[in-house]
Amino acid sequence: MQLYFAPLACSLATRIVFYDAEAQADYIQVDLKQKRLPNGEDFREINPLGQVPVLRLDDGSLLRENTAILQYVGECFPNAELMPGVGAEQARVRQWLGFIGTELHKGIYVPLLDPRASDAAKEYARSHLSSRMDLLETHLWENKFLVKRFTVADAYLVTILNWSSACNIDLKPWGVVSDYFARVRQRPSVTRAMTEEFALYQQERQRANA
Ligand SMILES: N[C@@H](CCC(=O)N[C@@H](CS)C(=O)NCC(=O)O)C(=O)O
Repeated sequence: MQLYFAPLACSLATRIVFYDAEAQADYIQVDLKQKRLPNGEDFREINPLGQVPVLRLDDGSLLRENTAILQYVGECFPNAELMPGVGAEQARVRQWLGFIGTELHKGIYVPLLDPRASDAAKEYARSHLSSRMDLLETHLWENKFLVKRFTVADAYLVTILNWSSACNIDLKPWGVVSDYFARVRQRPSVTRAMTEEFALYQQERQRANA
């Protein structure tokens, strides 16, 4: 499989899942500003929205949307137990993926990160922060991970929480969420993925400033 990614973007979650499953994949870095691939091709031919992640499956077809990709990759490697196969536990992973994708990623973090979002849009996004973080705080107070064990949903959550300082979200009022973030970052797959993508992110910034 090939993952189209941008350093430290939401595609990081899928890299974490590949590493956690100890699965081989190819990683193709996308220049999100120029919408270009390393070979100069227009990334919009891969995804008309110009967004990562996109996964190229082994049959050559493409899969878009982070939550679909995470579930697919999790299901490809059942021994890693990153995506429960059936029942309520599977539904709960989907519940958390939906929550992270809509309530956190798009609902709060994107408007706060995007310089094109107006002050009113940022204020509206920030007005939802406490209720969403309170929900996580209460849940993680009783649970080490979002469900019983580390899953694709935790890979997505740690990816989004990692943007907090970049958009001035102070996690300190949510001590349990902060501890969760610190703990999950220590997981070898997460540390490795974040360290590698941080280096790529810095290189990208240096190129942009050159
Ligand atoms: N609905 C998409 C959204 C993905 C998304 O927002 N990707 C961001 C990076 S985290 C992106 O590619 N942004 C560039 C752009 O929107 O032009 C998904 O969940 O996969």
